[in-house]
Amino acid sequence: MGNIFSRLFQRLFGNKEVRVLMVGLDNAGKTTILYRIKEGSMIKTVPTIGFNMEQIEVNNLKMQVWDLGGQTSIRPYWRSYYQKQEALIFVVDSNDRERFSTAKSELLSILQEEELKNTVIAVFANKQDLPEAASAAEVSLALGLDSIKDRTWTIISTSAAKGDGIAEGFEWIASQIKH
Ligand SMILES: Nc1nc2c(ncn2[C@@H]2O[C@H](COP(=O)(O)OP(=O)(O)O)[C@@H](O)[C@H]2O)c(=O)[nH]1
Ligand SMILES: [Mg+2]
Repeated sequence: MGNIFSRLFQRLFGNKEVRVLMVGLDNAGKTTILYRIKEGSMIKTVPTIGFNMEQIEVNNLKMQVWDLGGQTSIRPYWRSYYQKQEALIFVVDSNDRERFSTAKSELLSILQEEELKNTVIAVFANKQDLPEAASAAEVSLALGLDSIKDRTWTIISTSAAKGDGIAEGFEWIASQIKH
């Protein structure tokens, strides 16, 4: 059975590798998420200068995951990575309420990018292991996700520190891209 499905899958997608862009403010946990999904473990990160890219496979779908540096000074350069992205992960530090509004405006400006208008969006409400973290519902409200009407989006509670929710998030993306 597995073979039938993987052959069918091959026919549908070939060796296509989809591109997933992961963005969010600095310190949200993007690099930790990338290495969590790649290696299954927590690694010590340093603030990303430029970008990290890893190739992963989720439910037979090959993905190229781009983790772009999030410091304000380099955010304008995100734009050069926008082409041919099929999914967007927007990572939020759920413990950093002071910057929810900054995260919201960043997300809004990304949503307006022409090259990204066909992407599905998974918001990762990260750092859920921290006791004071805002819930996914609170993050959703603070970011105004309900006003996104023209895109397929979801919000997922994650803890890159514990590994919770990360696989589910990538599986959601894989299932959306396959459809
Ligand atoms: N408690 C907790 N800390 C996290 C989590 N994810 C990332 N961190 C920490 O947050 C800091 C920033 O993470 P990093 O992945 O470098 O963020 P980036 O700037 O978005 O790439 C690091 O000290 C991580 O160890 C999480 O889910 N829970
Ligand atoms: Mg980083």
